[in-house]
Amino acid sequence: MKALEGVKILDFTHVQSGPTCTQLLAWFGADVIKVERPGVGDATRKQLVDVPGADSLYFTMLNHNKRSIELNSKNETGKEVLTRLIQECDVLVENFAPGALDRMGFSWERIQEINPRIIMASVKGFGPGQYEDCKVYENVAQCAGGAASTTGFLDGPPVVTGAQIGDSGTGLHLALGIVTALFQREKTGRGQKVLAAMQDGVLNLCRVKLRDQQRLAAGPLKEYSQFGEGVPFGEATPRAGNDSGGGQPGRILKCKGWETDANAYTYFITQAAVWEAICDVIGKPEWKTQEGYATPPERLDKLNEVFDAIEAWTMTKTKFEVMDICNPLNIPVGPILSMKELAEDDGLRETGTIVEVDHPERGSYLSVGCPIKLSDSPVDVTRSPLLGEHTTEVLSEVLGYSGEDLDRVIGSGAVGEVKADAAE
Ligand code: CAO
Repeated sequence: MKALEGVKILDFTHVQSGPTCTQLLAWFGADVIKVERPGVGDATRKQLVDVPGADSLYFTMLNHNKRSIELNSKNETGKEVLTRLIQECDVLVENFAPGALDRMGFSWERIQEINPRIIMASVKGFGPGQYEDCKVYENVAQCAGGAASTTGFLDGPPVVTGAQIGDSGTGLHLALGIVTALFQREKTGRGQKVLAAMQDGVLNLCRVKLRDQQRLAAGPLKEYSQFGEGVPFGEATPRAGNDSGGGQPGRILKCKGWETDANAYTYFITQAAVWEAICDVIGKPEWKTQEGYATPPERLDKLNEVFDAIEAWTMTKTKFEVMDICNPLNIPVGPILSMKELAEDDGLRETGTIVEVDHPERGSYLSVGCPIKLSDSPVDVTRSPLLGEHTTEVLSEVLGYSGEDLDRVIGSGAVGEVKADAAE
């Protein structure tokens, strides 16, 4: 048995933010029925195509374990089928541009009329207010949520991060909102509206930067490298390069081979508790007791000197040797791993964090499996559906259409061209 077995999700999501949410729910056992525009489908099916004619990795990696039904929600029969789906499902998840569902004729009020127990969960770019009508993509959210202004180096422009905190991050927030609403429904019997705005999600992940914004009022942020460099602080939380962001100073440092390998680096944290071990490892035993170096506050204005000395040592070792030497001493370090190294990591494959999936159009590909492991609800990652692969199955098995009624719906054109053998 899976944790969310029996929960039916009407998945009206597209691109990345919504699909990451419903993919998680599918991995936890929910029956996720993805509704797609006939003949077109989720736009990502045909974005960044690497195998001509096949669904892109962009799509396949975000839509595992789902069923796909083609449905034109803007014509009469399509609306009839959508209404039936709303009646049958526990949750409707969507990340359309603001107002799109209302324009289809499915406002929250109408949806509640159809099924008072349903949970309607939405990703939008912004919450209610000035920007609520804006369309938003990943990097816009990173910029509007405070990530870009606090990422990068002091002397450079704002930088966006490769981690999709706006899309996948908000998908995660939404998934938590959905299971929480399902839990509350157990007691109240009522559905509710769940909103995760991308700006809010990014800001939540940038919480420590808002912490620092307020600390500025009490003086310079002494753990930031710019403090030791004598660069004055301005009015807003500055970009901090690779500074650690916490109370234990850290940096990215070069390792052996950095001249030719773009990822021959390590993250190194000068945790106070292991300062003496660090001094011994890098060949600076005198720093253990020397005035100006022995305690964390004394070192804050010398971070460049300290990290230069540590780097002189890390440059004599590979990033993995640094780890092998430091880990037994409890010195927190981490190699900068490339995507190639992660893809080839046997340990990640053993835990199911990296999975190899077979697909009829594209053969085998790698994906990121479920990052959350439940001991009593194991995850089996299955391939993403072809467009409309389960249209007939959903119409008959989930919605109970049969005989002439089924023929009428199929003949109406509302559900695309039904492929009888699509699932084979
Ligand atoms: N049948 C008929 N029409 C359908 C349909 C279906 N099955 N599925 C979608 N449509 C229609 C929508 O109703 C909408 O029509 P209207 O413009 O007439 O209302 C139209 O398709 C386009 O939908 P959209 O505006 O959501 O899509 P877009 O490509 O123009 O915008 C995006 C994409 C992501 C910018 C926008 O959806 C958005 O801002 N979403 C909220 C924030 C979000 O999730 N952003 C992250 C996206 S990437 O991870």
